[in-house]
Amino acid sequence: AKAEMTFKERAELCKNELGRRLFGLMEDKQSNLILSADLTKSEDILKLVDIVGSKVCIVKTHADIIEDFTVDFVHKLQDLAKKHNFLIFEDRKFADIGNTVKYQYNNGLHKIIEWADIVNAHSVSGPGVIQGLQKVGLEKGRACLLIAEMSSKGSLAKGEYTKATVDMAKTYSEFVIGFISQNRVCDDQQFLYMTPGVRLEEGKDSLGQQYVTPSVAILQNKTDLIIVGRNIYNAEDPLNVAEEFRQAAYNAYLKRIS
Ligand code: 5IU
Repeated sequence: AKAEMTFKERAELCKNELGRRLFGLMEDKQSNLILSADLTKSEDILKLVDIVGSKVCIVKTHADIIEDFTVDFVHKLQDLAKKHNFLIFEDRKFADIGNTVKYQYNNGLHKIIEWADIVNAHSVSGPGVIQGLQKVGLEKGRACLLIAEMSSKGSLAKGEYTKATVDMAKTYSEFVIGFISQNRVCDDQQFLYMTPGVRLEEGKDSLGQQYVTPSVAILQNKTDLIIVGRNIYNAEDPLNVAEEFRQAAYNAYLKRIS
């Protein structure tokens, strides 16, 4: 079989500048690992991110679970992003009409547009959600991911829904740089495929989350990046575990392109 394209080669196909930067960063840093920093106190997040920042290409946040969210926190997170060279992804999962998501992105307490390099959106409301987000995001050099599949049991994002989501991404590929998905939902190399629900052993949690291993995600299901939360931030030694995930995920990628 023909060897697959490398991240750097695929960067050339990407129509979004930030997306091209991410492809390059992944190869330079040899990391296709995303930390999901789902802690509720800003100090704990900053501590964690400073520890594992050198191992990841993206730090993913949920701004609305942080009890003491402030502009100061954002500035400190941005300082860490510079120090360790990673991008910031706010996992906001926008899902309203275009006009409303525009405000949710640009306004409110969190002013996500000001600090999140990447956001994501559900496709359930149709292309208007992307139109609304890109109206404020494009001129700031931001990028968006569409949720094509979810990791949770019983997810309705499958089949025709997933296919229609892929079509939406293709239409708006100046702003949409890829997907949150469990599989390589299309063979278009310009896009990035990011997979949550990953830990070192397969299994599930008590609330519907389903886990695959890094190699199942990247070798078997052919996605590009893994998103890991609890398995890293609940570890006794987050740095070591993050390094274990980084190696597992990047080696799986290297195997795929060789
Ligand atoms: N997340 C999922 N599954 C999905 C989507 C997002 O788990 O399909 I879209 C988020 C939820 C959480 C992180 O912030 O990814 C996974 O965390 P754990 O590794 O702790 O399960």
